[in-house]
Amino acid sequence: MTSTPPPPADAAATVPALRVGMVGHAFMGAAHSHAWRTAGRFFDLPRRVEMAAVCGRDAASVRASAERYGWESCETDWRALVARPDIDVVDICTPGDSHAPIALAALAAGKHVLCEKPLANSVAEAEEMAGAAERARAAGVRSMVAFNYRRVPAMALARQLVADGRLGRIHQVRASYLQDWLVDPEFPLAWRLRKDRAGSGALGDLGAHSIDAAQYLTGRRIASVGALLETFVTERPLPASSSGLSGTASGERGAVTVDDAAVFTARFEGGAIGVFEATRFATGHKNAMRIEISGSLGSIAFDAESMNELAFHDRTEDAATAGFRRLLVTEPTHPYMDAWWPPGHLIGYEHSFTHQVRDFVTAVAEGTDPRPSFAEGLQVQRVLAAVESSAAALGVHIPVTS
Ligand code: SOE
Repeated sequence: MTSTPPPPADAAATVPALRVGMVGHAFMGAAHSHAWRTAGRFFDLPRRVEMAAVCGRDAASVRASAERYGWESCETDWRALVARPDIDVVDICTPGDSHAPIALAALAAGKHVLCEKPLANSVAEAEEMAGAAERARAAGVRSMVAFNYRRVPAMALARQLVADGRLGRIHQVRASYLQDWLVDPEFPLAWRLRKDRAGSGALGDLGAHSIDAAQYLTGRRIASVGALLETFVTERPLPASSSGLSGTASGERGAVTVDDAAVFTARFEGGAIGVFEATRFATGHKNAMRIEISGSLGSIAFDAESMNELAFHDRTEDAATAGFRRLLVTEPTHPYMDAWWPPGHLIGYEHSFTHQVRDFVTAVAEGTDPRPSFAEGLQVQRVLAAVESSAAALGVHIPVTS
């Protein structure tokens, strides 16, 4: 006699939960919400993500975000969210001026922390955060900075090519991050234009991504910089409202206290040199996060506006046919891509956040250190500070003789 086998156990129910609380629910909050919701549906995560609570100061709008993005509950004070015993992870998606207090409180409460970039508004804050993260680590508490471009498959493939020696000795890095959403002088003075809220302008918002990408891809730290910062529009209307990269103007005006554009050169440990540009005034460019690396054996080039592609030149090939080849990074053998669509079916910006959640949750579950760590975030902060110091000491700019 054959007996009917018992129904399979509900696999999802046997996976332990990881309960997340997110602070901030504008542009980055939306991107992170999507990632928390999606990661476990496409990747086999070792923890079942539960979107426990979202926090924002305005009760009505945070409730609307909770409903829209699927958070179980909401809070209007981040301290209340951090104090909740049912929350394991605090995800920080707020402007830079609140990263340090939220992260420090969360780490002290034994919560794992995912923090948006740049890590802080100053080196002093970042040092405190990195110190707290290191102490918490001893108790099994994990922390990570959200430099999401590391998780674009083409970028992760570029890292593999460099690490495998396919570029040989790295000589030069060219990194630019070009946007144009501030070119209208009547665009309101949103928080990203205020030093007290954002720390710096295009430099910290965009340049931080380029610095992290350059160091991640080359495996080398930036050792020194020489820089120029510029603010083209020094006064703007105060915002009547603003969210993400949009806003409406009020009748009053205020001073812009950050850079609109930053350019700098860099020396890397190990001898490579680099040139960097970060701007929100590159008319026609919406989100062109580009990086090119030239080595003795070849080069790679990436542009976030074509993020499924990586250009690769292998100098060891026959010179007659060698040249930049466009790799379509959609094969199941490419980083992260086995979870998605058949080859050639493209993925987008939001997937980098989903991959970020996948890596963070995996590290938390396995008790390993997710990267980039707060220590790496601190190092980026030190580069940002060095750029500002160099720009302030403009004596290094030599007038051209006539
Ligand atoms: C605004 O310039 C912004 O949203 C950055 O803050 C993000 O880090 C970047 O990914 C896109 O642009």
